[in-house]
Amino acid sequence: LVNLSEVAAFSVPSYACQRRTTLENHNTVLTDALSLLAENAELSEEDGRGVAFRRAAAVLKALPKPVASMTQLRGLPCLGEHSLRVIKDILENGASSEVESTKQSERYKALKVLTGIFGVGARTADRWIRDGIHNLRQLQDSGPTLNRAQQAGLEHYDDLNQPVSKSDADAIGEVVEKAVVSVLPGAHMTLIGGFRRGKLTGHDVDFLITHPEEGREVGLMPKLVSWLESQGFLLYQKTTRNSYLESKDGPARPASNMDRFERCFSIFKLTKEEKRGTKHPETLTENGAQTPDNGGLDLDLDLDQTKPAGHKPWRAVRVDLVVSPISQFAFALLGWTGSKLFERELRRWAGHEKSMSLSSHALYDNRQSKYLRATSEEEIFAHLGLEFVPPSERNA
Ligand code: 8DG
Ligand code: MN
Ligand code: MN
Repeated sequence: LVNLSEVAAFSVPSYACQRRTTLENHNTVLTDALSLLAENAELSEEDGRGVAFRRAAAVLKALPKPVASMTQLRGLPCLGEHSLRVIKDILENGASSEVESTKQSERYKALKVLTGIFGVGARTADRWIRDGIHNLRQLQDSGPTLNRAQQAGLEHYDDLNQPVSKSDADAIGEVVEKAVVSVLPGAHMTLIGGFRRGKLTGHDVDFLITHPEEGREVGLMPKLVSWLESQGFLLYQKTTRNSYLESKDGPARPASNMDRFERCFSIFKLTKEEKRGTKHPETLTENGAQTPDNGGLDLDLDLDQTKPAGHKPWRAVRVDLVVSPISQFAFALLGWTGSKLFERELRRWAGHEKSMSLSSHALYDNRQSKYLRATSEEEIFAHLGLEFVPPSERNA
């Protein structure tokens, strides 16, 4: 006897931005496997393969229940030959030989450890590996020149590789909020990134800041950073004009407003006092609030040998700050909420299906040769001819 509900094929629209993807994932074994192959491709600078695996994983994340057989996958978008082979291997043998051998490979392990250092990308890691550097010990011994970001990244390696909790994010949010209103009354701050999508942990905390009066946000970032620095909250910061070039399939870059749009990549010093200051009862506990920060790494990176390693009354947390003029706020909010794949798919949808260019500054309609204004995310989805997807369902 055949259970029909089990063989019934799933149906899923092909762009991730047409789908609702919550954090409830019924296929974590499959999606973890495909995500690992995606990560490995990205670390090897094979971005095309990386995106293909990310898209395949995202389709499985959107399914309403666990995949039980290959026949259910018939007709699903974004599942290429390679991804199907991996899925089949797991369904039939409980594991994918390719995923297992990748995980065990010296190259993958070295790439993971080295790119785990803030400021170290795939290219740098690859160069170091070719120079025989596979771990942090070898990195310290052979001493290649590190830039300021990498020095800070190495110094706070353990902390920065620990997940950030929502209560840590809220504690930092209170500090940033206080800083924002002291340097520019009337300005306001929004939590963006993974925490806005409802994630319980993240690799960093992301904030977007604006002022309801256009132009008042100019010069805000340097003031904000000075305030935080003077209070001892920043272990590292790099503030940039937002001159970053978005992906090729993309975006409008209005010349006039560009130079006012700023961001700051920082490493925040979160102390016990800030944790206690929050209204979250779980952070009030005296015991267990602080995790020893050398867990998992048999290397003492603390350069000050007079201090006992591991216990200190604070932790380092990666924090991203973005300032946007109010006229671009909705685009910045949409563009920085993620997930990364959801963003990529939105831009691909805009370009391929609507002949529009979407960025975190603006939406340009190539057919009408004009910018489309929006003051909310809902309006942007409407311009794009998409049903609105709330942040908690953008976890593609
Ligand atoms: P996590 O930190 O919880 O691990 O996940 P996340 O919050 O989703 O990832 P993220 O790396 O912090 O990125 C948050 C969003 O910001 C994501 O949608 C991608 C977007 N983003 C960057 N860099 C840039 C950039 O340079 N420009 C724009 N417009 N967006 C960016 O990460
Ligand atoms: Mn984030
Ligand atoms: Mn971030």
